[in-house]
Amino acid sequence: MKVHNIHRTARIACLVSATTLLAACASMEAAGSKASATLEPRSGSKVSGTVNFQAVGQKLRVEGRIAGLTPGEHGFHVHEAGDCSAPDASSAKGHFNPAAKAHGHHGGAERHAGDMPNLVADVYGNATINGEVTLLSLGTDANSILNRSVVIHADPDDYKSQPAGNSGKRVACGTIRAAAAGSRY
Ligand SMILES: [Cu+2]
Repeated sequence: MKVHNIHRTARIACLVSATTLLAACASMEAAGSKASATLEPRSGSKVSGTVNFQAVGQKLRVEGRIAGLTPGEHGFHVHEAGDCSAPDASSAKGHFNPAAKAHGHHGGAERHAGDMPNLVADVYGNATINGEVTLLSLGTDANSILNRSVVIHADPDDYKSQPAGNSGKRVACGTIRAAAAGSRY
């Protein structure tokens, strides 16, 4: 919450002295850039939710709420294509993997950039995400996840099977879209 307040104050400063602070404001805007994915059910599931991303230094803060899952762990990844149109979300293609690495644990060196920790749904099928991930950006570089997708799987990612951790069907998919500058999300 504090981050948002600082950001808002900075934006006001940008407005009152636009000419002198333009360069500084532009970089601050980039550092605080945000994106969001609205997840829709796929593969006959009832899964829905929202995942928000915010750039914080070299990392991305990931926050979200998902409902309609089966209790337990579910594979959770950024996939290469922003196309969720297929009924089984196969249109989202494989894991986002700009460095052409093997699939692996999200904390390891050999892994896809899109590999993230499993979601854990409670007995009601609700899952909350609140953490930070590396190797992903909201910029214009090779690691940018804008216009790619978030996919949730039926089963846990085992963090080792190739190419996708044996995490089963794709039960939700959402295209990652840039949020309007200055929006809460
Ligand atoms: Cu996946």
